[in-house]
Amino acid sequence: MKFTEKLISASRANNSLVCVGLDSDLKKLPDCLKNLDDPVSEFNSGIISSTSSHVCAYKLNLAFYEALGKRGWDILEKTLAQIPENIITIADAKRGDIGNTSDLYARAFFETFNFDAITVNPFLGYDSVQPFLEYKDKGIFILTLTSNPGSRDYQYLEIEGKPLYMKTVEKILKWNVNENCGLVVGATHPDELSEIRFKADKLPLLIPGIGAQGGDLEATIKSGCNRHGELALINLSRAVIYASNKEDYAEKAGLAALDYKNKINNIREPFFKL
Ligand code: NUP
Repeated sequence: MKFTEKLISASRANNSLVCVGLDSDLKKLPDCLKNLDDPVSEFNSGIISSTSSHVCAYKLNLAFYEALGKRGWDILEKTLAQIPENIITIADAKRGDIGNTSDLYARAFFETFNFDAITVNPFLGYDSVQPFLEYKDKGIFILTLTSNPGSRDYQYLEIEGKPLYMKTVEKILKWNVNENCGLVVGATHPDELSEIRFKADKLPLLIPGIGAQGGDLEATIKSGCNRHGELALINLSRAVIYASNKEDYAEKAGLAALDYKNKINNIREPFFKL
């Protein structure tokens, strides 16, 4: 099944555009988990069981697992095994290297860990992205305009009369021969988000920046969805997983995910006439 079809089916099954980011930081876990052998897996398991009927995807940022050393890789595997089959899994790994190395990154995340999608950094150009593109049924989300303040350092620079982020969109549209590309665009840039969506009208957008980073939800939904009110993955990490730091952390995360799902649907249903 093509990645986009799997994404649409996951999103329709739970009527949700919410992607929960499992950015589980050992230092921020509730005290009640701290004496367990494997607190991060326990935490993730609680979050997944309370949120899985309100989301279409989970995004696991590799930094949070790599920081734990070899245990981190086991936790990653254990966590993936708990995610229901129909829900999309994204490795937020931001990889990209010379071709033969990217080949191994693609193998690691798509074959060894069997993620449905990955985030890729396009700075090294086509040959660094190409090995990922070979996996026709996986999703390749390419950094286009990031949510952080430093996005202004390079991503707006004008090249041949266009900002670099629009040049990136044009490249991605050319690279999309297997129809498996997506774009990462921060919710902190709503005007640019709508310009990007207009140009890449059929591609899925992974949109971080809502919640802790202060992006505007209404503007993000209206400019980030396609014309059917779909194909936008609204990532929420801290705003959902740390909704409570007490024993009710899982329950509160479930309520936060449900609340975002409803808020998003209340914006998109009338606007896109769903
Ligand atoms: O442009 C980006 N901004 C961003 O925040 C691209 C990303 N991949 N992210 C990631 O999304 C970031 O690394 C983190 O994993 C998540 C946002 O987390 P939060 O702000 O919702 O807690």
